[in-house]
Parts: sequence; C-alpha cells; structure tokens
Amino acid sequence: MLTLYTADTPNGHKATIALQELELPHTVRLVDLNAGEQHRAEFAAISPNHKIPLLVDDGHAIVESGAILIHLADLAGRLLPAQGAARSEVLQWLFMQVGSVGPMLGQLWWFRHTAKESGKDNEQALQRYGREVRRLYGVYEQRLGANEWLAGGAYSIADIATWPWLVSHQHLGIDMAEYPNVAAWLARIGARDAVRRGVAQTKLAPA
Ligand SMILES: N[C@@H](CCC(=O)N[C@@H](CS)C(=O)NCC(=O)O)C(=O)O
Repeated sequence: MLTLYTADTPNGHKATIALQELELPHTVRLVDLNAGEQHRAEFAAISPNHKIPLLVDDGHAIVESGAILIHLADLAGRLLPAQGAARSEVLQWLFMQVGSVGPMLGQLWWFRHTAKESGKDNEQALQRYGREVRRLYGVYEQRLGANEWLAGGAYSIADIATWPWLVSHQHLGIDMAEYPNVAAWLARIGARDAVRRGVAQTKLAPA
C-alpha cells in the first residue's frame, strides 16, 4: 500500500507523475504548505526535514524526492534500468536535478517572488542565481540537442524529476528562445497523459 504526501510544487509533482507513469495503485494526501501542515506533529514525526514529498510504503516512510523516484521505479521495474551503465546514467541526471537544478531554481524563485513581495529583494542574489540558472538551462540545452531524453536512451525518472523544475521558466524570467531543445523536450513530456494526471493530482480543492 503506497501513500504519498505531496503538494502543488515541482518536488511534489515529480512523485505524482512517477506514480501515474508507473501505474502503481496509491493514495495521495495533500499537505497544505501555506498553512504550515508540514510542521504539524503528525507529519513531522515521519518527515524529519518537514518537507514534501514523503512516501509511505507499507508503513515504511521514505523522504527525498530522488529516493522516492528510485524506490517507485525499482518497485515497478520501469523508468530506471536495473543495472549497468544505463542505470548509472539515469542516476547521474537524477542527482544533477536534485543537487543543482532544484536548489538553484528554488533560490531564484524565492528571490524573484517571495523576497520581492516582502520588499527584501537583493540584486546580488538575483544576479548570482539568475546566472547559474541560465547556465544550467544551457547544460540541458546541449544534452537535449544530442539526445531525445536525458539519460539511458529512454524516458526515465531523470526526465520526470527535471521536467517540473525546467517547466517553470516563465516564473524565472528565462527566455526559451535561447533553449529550443529544452522547449521541445518540455512540450514532449507535458503532452503525456500521465504527466497531466500527476500534476492535476496535486491541486487542492477550492475552499
Ligand atoms: N531535497 C528535497 C526537497 C524537498 C522540498 O524542498 N520540498 C518543498 C516543496 S518543493 C517543501 O516541502 N517546502 C516546505 C517548507 O520548506 O516548509 C527533495 O528533493 O525531496
């Protein structure tokens, strides 16, 4: 029995998209981050970092979106090769998302939106994260110029992990005319039924 605690955010979308792509039966529990539900005792007891996504598989709690995607793919035996160079390649691009894309795009988002709205914008931070984010889009542009998918020669959990972040380009002030290969890859993935269903699953019902 799989229960996913998640929310309408890039890290939250990764897990619901993977569950949909892998056709694994599951239950979704939405965590209202704006209401601070991630800090409530019941959730904090199983999520030491107070973050979503969190997967519970038969009473066993798994945190960190990358670990969740690996767990789900291994469970279903799809979207992550079982061994060898192809598995290693998928894991490299998965970890690049978790270690670089998520933190850098997340910081740029914060300084462009949250900090600006509270009147605490910081030009140096915007420059620093803006430059690094554009550099990362360039890394993916080059990769996707030579490959249809990020790794292993096939659609994988590396694509699923990266799509919800790179698709947020409008909010990050990224000009996609400079990254046509990334734009085509975003459109290919965004057109998948499982991706649409996965994103829709994270929407809170209107109050
Ligand atoms: N490294 C973590 C990051 C998870 C994360 O940052 N989740 C955000 C939503 S995208 C969150 O729960 N934020 C709530 C908070 O920080 O209070 C992962 O990949 O799962």
